[in-house]
Amino acid sequence: MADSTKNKITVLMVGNPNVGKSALFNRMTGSNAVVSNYPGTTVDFTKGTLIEGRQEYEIIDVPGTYSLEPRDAAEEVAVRMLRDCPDAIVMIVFDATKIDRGLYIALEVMERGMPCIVAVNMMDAAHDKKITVDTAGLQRLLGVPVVATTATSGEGIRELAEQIRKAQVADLDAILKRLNGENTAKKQVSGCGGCGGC
Ligand SMILES: Nc1nc2c(ncn2[C@@H]2O[C@H](COP(=O)(O)OP(=O)(O)OP(=O)(O)O)[C@@H](O)[C@H]2O)c(=O)[nH]1
Ligand SMILES: [Mg+2]
Repeated sequence: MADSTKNKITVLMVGNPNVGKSALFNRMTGSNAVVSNYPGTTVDFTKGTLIEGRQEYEIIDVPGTYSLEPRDAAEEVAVRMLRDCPDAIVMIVFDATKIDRGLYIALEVMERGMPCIVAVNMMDAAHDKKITVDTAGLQRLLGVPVVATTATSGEGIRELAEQIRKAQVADLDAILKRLNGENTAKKQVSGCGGCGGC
């Protein structure tokens, strides 16, 4: 299998505590996960492998953090992981019932210029609370792929894995302009969601 796959790409799963990062991680990596201490700390992290198409990804379940201004050892490790893996793709995980908190950390991550993809998890909980999440609108706003998931049922996991290869470096200026109502859309082909991934 290794001979037929391309070089491994690291994917850092980043997000607030309790948004379902580990549940998504388990769905994507199955049973090959390895737990270790982050070097020089007592903080555990888990990594595992996902093979999607012919691409092998090393998925890292980063400790949950509310922001990239760390307030404890686990948050410090999350920030160090981003710094130590500058070539990684970042999968930012949102709780669909707390989009504002997800956006906060997403913009902090995007500021670092790393390619990103967003998983809006807990869609079942949002549905139960009658919260509608416009994932297509979020994708147009952020300019990176946005995938709706429910880690507990497995919904959206296939698409999430497929979309990793379309991760994009976000254009923060364009995001701010779109938030201010300016039209920054690139010319799109029919059926394109406008994430810029193609
Ligand atoms: N209803 C629902 N519950 C979920 C979903 N994903 C995860 N959970 C539950 O949410 C809780 C937290 O999930 P975790 O995967 O541990 O969250 P985490 O982001 O890894 O949390 P930290 O490691 O503390 O940052 C668990 O009880 C999960 O079973 C989902 O899509 N829907
Ligand atoms: Mg976790």
